[in-house]
Amino acid sequence: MAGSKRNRREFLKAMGLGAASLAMPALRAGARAAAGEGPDAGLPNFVFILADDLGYRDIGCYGSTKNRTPNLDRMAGEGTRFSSFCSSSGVCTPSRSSLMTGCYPRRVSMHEDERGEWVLFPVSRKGLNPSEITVATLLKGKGYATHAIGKWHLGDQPPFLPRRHGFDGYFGIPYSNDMGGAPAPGPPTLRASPGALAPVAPALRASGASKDSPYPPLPLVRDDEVIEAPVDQDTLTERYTREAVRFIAEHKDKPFFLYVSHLMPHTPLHSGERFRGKSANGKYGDAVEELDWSTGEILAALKAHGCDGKTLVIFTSDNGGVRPDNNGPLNGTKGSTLEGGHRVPFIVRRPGRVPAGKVCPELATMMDILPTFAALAGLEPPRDRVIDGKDISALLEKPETAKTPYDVFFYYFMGQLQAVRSGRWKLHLPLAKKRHGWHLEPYEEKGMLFDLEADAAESVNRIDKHPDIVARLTALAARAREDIGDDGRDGKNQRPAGWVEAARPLTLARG
Ligand SMILES: [Ca+2]
Repeated sequence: MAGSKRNRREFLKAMGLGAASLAMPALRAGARAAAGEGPDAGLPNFVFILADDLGYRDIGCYGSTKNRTPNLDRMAGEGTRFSSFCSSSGVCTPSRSSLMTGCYPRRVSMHEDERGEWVLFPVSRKGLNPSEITVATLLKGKGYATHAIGKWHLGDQPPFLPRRHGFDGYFGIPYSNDMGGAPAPGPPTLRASPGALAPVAPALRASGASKDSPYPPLPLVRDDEVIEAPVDQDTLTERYTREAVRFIAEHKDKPFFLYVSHLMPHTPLHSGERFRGKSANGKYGDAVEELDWSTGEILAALKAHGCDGKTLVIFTSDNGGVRPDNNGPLNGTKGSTLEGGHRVPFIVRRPGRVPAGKVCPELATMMDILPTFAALAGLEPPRDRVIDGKDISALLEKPETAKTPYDVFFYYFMGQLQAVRSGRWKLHLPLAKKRHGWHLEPYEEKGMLFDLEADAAESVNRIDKHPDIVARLTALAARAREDIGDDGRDGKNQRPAGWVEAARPLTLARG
């Protein structure tokens, strides 16, 4: 926690110097657009659809035999799907920080909350630093219309909301759908530890939080204002979809970036009336099938408005599924640094640019979205800071022959570096004490080495057979420890999160 205090001091100092100066590359791009260089008519649109906790085998084309997903299966048939796409974390907040910044969560100090919990909770003093340059900020600077729908989870205080991070508009819940109203069923570790909310308890009571729930009523936000609390979750997937379709219709003639971040299938499970009780997989299947419908509606809207060939659409998930059977052949679940926690479905479609019906086996990650979208829009990623992600546009366009740009990829659980992948090999590091999510995992104190090409399930430990590979991966881990940090050690190139002195419930933000 000493690192958090130092980060906070650095953040406040940076804010004192003026956050605007830190965002100069994006401002310069915006100034160029304003000066008449304007958006190029040939620029692609981007639609990024993110499910919450959807596992590797939850979609038909990835092997689900329970959930009917004809629209996503068709999208994969008309585009390319990846079999080794990894999130940067097994849980929500860190994963989304990578999506927005192109960095490891720990690089931007979003690997845990201010009290050491694994995601942000409502009324958090911490959030994604306004000095970070997000993919939305970059594209907005190029003249793109930008809109975020759904779960945000990078801070619920005014300086951290989507409109401070490059989005023209926002419509959604700023955190998880189990963080309001009645306590949710599901894994108990998703809630804040006892006493964690004591500092804000009086404000929470004033906001309408009941004694059964430590949080304010679940807020639906339009731009920066709460418009509904508690929100009716049954209706949300449909309302998000209508919002997405409306945005496409209104912006069909200019480049746009649409981020659709669903609340499902994170617990508590909800679905609209047309889907409730209809799947062969209970409430979970109902929710997944509604996401599939939603994707079909968005693709149909793009086609109807003549945007089909000029829009890159991506469908993926922020982390692995909660139950082992969500993740199919992979071992581990949400929260884990086994593949089941990190590896997720990733489907890409752009007719004429992304080949149809292909499967890309190469490693790509959530950190690649910013550099890839930037490259496709003719932009440079920020040069004044480390960006960990890679431009994977070659993988999108030549999925069967292009090679991964990664020499190495690091798996963190919160702030702890737990595993390292290079090529086909993945080393789970020898750790005196391993931090876990809510499921205990296979663990050997002297470490485990897996050949992911032959053994994606991480079931045969080869650590005694390849000392040379273990030595190489161990040296790479040492590099990450120094650069990004590990447990109580700050990385030399770690950047501070954003902080506010006093957090208020969002429902009272303008009260
Ligand atoms: Ca999640």
